[in-house]
Amino acid sequence: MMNDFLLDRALDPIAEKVIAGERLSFDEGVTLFRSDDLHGVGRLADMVRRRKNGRATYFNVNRHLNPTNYCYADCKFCGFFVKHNQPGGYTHSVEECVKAAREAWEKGATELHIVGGLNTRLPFSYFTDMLSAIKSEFPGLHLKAFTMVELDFFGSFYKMTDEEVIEKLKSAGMDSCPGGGAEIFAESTREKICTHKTDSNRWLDLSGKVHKAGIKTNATMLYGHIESIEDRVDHLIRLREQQDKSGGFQCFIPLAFYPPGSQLSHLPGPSGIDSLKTIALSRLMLDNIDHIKAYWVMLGKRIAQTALHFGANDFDGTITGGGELMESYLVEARNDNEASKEEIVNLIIEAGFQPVERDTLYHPLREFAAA
Ligand code: V47
Repeated sequence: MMNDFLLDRALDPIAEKVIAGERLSFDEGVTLFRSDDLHGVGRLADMVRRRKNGRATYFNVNRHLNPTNYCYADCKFCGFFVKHNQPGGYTHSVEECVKAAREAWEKGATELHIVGGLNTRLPFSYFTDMLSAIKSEFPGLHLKAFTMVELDFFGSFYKMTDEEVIEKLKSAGMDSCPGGGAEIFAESTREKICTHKTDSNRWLDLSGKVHKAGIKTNATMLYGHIESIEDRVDHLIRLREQQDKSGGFQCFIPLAFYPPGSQLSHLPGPSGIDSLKTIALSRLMLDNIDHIKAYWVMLGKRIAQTALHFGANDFDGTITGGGELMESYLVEARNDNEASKEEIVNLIIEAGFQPVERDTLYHPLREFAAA
């Protein structure tokens, strides 16, 4: 038997399907999640990972820019946003954003990841001016900018159609879109953790429109808060269905919930075991998305390394940036706020994989010697 490595015999028929390259159902996803055969689930995901990407593990040199932290939405998991009547808010000038881009470019970044709060006191021209100012000075810097939640907000707040929003941002310099704002699609759970936010069908539908305009996007799932296993499998299946329709998702990023500083700070957050299983399930369910990211910023570097054996084939980037960064705020709490290119390369080699520096669209830029 090819699947003799399984301890949980309930996984046998699922393993046969994975080996045959067949699509898994909702119930099979739940069975995998509920299994305590971590090695068995991980081994299956690793098989798919190696089939799709061999030993290659991608990363890029990037920087995050969060132009403003004022936000109209009220997401209980978020420790970043500020209301206009509260202290601690900021909005960077366009010049400050260009300065951040310059610092990134000088450090060898190929991508600027731009995402911020839904700020009701900025004109739409702030965003297009920012993109075009950065693009005119650094045409080679890929601008991965604005989640579906921001695009949705731009359309409703500035009274434009989706197509107009996409076209205006694209001509100003938006090259692709990051995967944030997906959180958890299951409506009954989503409404408990996000207020005033793009609903799930809209998030998916808008992704399809962005893909139609020739722009690639990513997708995320925030896990380890109040969602159920069924919610997670539902999320993966709805994403898979959208990818069947529009095909523009490059990468899926499971985001491990980090409670401190949020309104859900009483929750423990996911365990390392849960994170490894979630990475593996993502790889197994999303047969039509090429890349699964082990986002070390949320996972921590050690679990991220291990995740490379559980289906992940991307390590995200170096994520250099200023102190205001949404994500660096999260890692600062772990004394782990930046990784050099050498460190990422070494973490990947140490895990037994082949580091490949990529651009945002997954073109390989440089391969490093394997271990
Ligand atoms: O949508 C917010 C999440 C996302 C917390 O596309 C939290 O390459 C954990 O989407 N604990 C934004 N997560 C980040 C994001 C992302 C990150 C890296 C790469 C890419 C990509 C996209 O961060 C939000 C939300 O789901 N988030 N608060 C928290 N306390």
